[in-house]
Amino acid sequence: MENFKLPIGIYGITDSKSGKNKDLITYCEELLKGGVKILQYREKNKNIKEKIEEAIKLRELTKKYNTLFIVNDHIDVALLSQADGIHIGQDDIPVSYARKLLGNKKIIGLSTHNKEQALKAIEDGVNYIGVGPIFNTETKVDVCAPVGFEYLNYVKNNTNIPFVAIGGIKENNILSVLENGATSIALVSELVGNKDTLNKTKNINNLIHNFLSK
Ligand code: TZP
Ligand code: MG
Repeated sequence: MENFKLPIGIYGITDSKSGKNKDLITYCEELLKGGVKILQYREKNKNIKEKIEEAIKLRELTKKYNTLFIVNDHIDVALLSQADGIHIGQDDIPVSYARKLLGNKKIIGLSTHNKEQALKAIEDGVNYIGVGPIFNTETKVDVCAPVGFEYLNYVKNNTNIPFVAIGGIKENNILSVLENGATSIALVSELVGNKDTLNKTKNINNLIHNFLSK
């Protein structure tokens, strides 16, 4: 996966806890119809059997919408569902082992929270990094303190690695994230937790593209 670029716009992530009783496939279709061009399957409270079944369904759906599909944490689930890649955190499988299992054609994304982790991620050959949490978030447990814009600016101004800004990003603060140089932005509870995921996604997608076309 040489020269990988993250799609510009919203990076969608599943979270059925934020979605409360919404059906996963229904809200994911709303995200995709709303313009999400990369979708990560991230369901922390489900068993592996359920994860495999849901990932296979989402792979089908994302194909229909010409959208990249990434699986959080699980290489086996990513391989079985023919996902485009995986997203891992600092305490998950080390990047070198992930690459051994996935080969060069799959995308590996890694969450990072500081400059040292970013530089190590680049050295290890990840395809993109997550930068955050930018703001406070209740969506992720065991999350580190917000990194604010300082770290985002560092990545923007000192590296060429594709990055996605994440953590506490909402319609009412997204402009500040764009102004600080992010072009790929992950929103979880703001979209999945909204009653009208489709229109919320469309509005925020338009907001991002309008900002970037100026
Ligand atoms: N990684 C860092 S923050 C976060 C993840 C998965 C959760 C972001 O969720 P929200 O609801 O957009 O704050
Ligand atoms: Mg993880």
